[in-house]
Amino acid sequence: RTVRIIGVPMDLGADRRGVDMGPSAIRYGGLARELNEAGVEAVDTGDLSIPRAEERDPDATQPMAGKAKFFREVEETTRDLTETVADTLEAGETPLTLGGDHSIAIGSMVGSARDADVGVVWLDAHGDYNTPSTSPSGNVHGMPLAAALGVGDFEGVDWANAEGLREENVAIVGLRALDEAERAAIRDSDVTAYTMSDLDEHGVTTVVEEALSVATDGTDGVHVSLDLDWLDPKTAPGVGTPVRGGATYREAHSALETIADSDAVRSVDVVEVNPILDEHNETAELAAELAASAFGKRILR
Ligand code: DIR
Ligand code: MN
Ligand code: MN
Ligand code: MN
Repeated sequence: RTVRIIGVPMDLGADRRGVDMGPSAIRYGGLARELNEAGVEAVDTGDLSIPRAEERDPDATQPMAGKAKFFREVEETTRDLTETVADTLEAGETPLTLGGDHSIAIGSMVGSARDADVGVVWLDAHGDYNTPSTSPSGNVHGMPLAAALGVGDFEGVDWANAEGLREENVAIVGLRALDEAERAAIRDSDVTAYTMSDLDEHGVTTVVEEALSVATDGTDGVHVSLDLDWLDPKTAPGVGTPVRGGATYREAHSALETIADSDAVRSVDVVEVNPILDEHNETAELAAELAASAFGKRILR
């Protein structure tokens, strides 16, 4: 298959600066080589253009209720990425979107689920199920799943809702940090959430296979969204919101290899790499390796 790399140097959805350098860091970390080793053809579209925080007012436009910083800029970026992802799929290629903070996943999901029914496997320490009314931070990187599913304030927000995506086909894997209102919202939803305790109890392959059966049930393919804070901060220190007790290096590879084996991968995000907070770019190198595992890289083939 042909994988199209789409860089989205977005840092308006999170508090800590530097995640806008993620796409460069992941390329520098060997992404093209890793993808070639996975046996796919990689083409690079370059980066979408994103405004600098300094030239914009975070409060210029706000949603109907609650607070979401840089809401207008998130909308602009989402619309732009939605078109890029949809065009990529239409051309028969697979979009690999490099973040940037996790707010960009709204555009990849809306684009991926425009002309198809898709499921989602969400690899993240966090639930990303806040809305402008419930978010304690006002950061949109904590809201992309709620946005794409049209939850709460996002109901009927055309640019944010992913048409062919249903809660029943969303599986969060490796959850270990939730805000209070998010916890209630996820419990009340039809989303399936596997915590780190589920990984401890059943092992990563079993849990990821279950997550894949949720995401493939009646769908045309799966969108995989990898937030690098899903891994343990000792393995992936270059992230803005680290949480102890995450996936190990081997668990992460194993999860993405299991995902590759399903042959259901439709689109992929790799987000929240912040090289400023990193040691020798190791989180970006890991991100490049994990992307290759998601596209089938194996040591013997
Ligand atoms: C937090 C952080 N729950 C928020 N979310 C993150 O701002 O809503 N998601 N880091 O990956
Ligand atoms: Mn996230
Ligand atoms: Mn996270
Ligand atoms: Mn390597």
